[in-house]
Amino acid sequence: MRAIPFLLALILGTASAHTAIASMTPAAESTVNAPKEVVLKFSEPIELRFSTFRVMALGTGMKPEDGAKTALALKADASELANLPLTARNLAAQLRIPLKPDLKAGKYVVAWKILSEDGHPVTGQNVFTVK
Ligand SMILES: [Cu+2]
Repeated sequence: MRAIPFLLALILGTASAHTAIASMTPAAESTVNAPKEVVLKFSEPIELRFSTFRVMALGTGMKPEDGAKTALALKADASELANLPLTARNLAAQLRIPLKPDLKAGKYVVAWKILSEDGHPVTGQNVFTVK
């Protein structure tokens, strides 16, 4: 039974090693005028060359999770994307994702697939709305 606290610590320790999005501008779930960029701050510096970021308009009734999957599967320069292709390939704790000009009103998903320090990929998404 003494192994259980140890195992718990191991599991929690592993979970905390995963890189997270510490903040996003525009804020998740916020409604804003068409932004020129999305800024993501990470819980630790990440290798941008091993990470993928996409911003895409969410179709009517489309779940953010499904939109994120679709967006991450698109080519970096796909016309469906709301972001401009990213060229940064360095180690960074923050990333500016430039957006196409004059985004139409509606919901947008920001999707990421980043490589954690422990080697595991972390995927996730946030949504913001353009008024
Ligand atoms: Cu892991």
